[in-house]
Amino acid sequence: MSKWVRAHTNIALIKYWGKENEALIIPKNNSLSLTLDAFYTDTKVTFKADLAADELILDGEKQDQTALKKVSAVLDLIREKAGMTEFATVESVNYVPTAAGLASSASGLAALAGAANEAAGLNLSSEALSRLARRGSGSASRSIYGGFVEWEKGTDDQTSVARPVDDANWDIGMLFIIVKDAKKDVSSRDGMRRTVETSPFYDGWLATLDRDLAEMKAAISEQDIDKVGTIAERNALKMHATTLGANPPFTYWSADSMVAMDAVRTLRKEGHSVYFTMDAGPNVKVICKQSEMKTIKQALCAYFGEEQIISAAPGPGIQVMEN
Ligand code: FM0
Repeated sequence: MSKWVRAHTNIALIKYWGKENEALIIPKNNSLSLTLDAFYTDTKVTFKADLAADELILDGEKQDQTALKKVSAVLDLIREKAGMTEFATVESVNYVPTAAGLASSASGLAALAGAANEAAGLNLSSEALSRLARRGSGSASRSIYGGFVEWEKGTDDQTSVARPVDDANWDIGMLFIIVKDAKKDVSSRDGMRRTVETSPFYDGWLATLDRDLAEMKAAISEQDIDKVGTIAERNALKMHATTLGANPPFTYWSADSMVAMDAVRTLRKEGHSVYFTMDAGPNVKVICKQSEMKTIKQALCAYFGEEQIISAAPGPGIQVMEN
């Protein structure tokens, strides 16, 4: 039965950056993220006998082929599992500023996996949904679960899957600084491919990941925000360093991203537990204590407009909505 399914976005603290297998979306490394409550996508899938192709209606507007590609990749797998041939109408409402490096594809493709599962009546496990979401967009595999989540790279379709690590029911949260001109120019998919293929720094990045991941998991189990933040910040900086070595080189940073990163360093010098991370766009995400969030937000208002700063707490895994 068609039902609305909600998935929340996640932000990686240990980044996924590069694929071992492009067709199956199997990554080069394990990644680890925090699911957040502030940004999410609601999606409903309806299979219809009279459609000649899948269609995606996002925030009331019919989307073009590019946006449809990832969606149909997931729907094809659902059709295969269910032995169906019908195309589907996918209705989606995004509570995420799209194409702003806020991982809208993560919540979007995770919600789609859940909604397609409902529509096809497949009754898939969370693990199967994570695998399915992964085939739409790698980071979506993690948005099936709430709290801290690790995506194990695995070696094939079956073993490349995300698993919950910790429910994040402690004093940690994230502030999103939405910088101006936030339309990204290199998609994460193209950016990571170019980096793997051309950046001499890519091997250096990969070489340190096991250590970052192990230290991050220990820091999470100790609920030590300073360790979590320190590791996340250095991991993000390393990932972004690889893009400068690509050919042609590129960066996701804008002048305002630098202002934000500097503001975080200043607050840290003043004694606050604040750290930053960035993804495939110029926005900056600030890791801090939930109990200090108001103070930190206020301090950041010296650099950015209040409307540019959004508070987020740890969020839940996917939910089937009642109506
Ligand atoms: O989220 O090519 O999932 O771990 O956000 O669709 O599999 O959009 F900072 C970059 C997300 C990459 C890090 O990549 O790529 C992370 C990133 P796809 P995604």
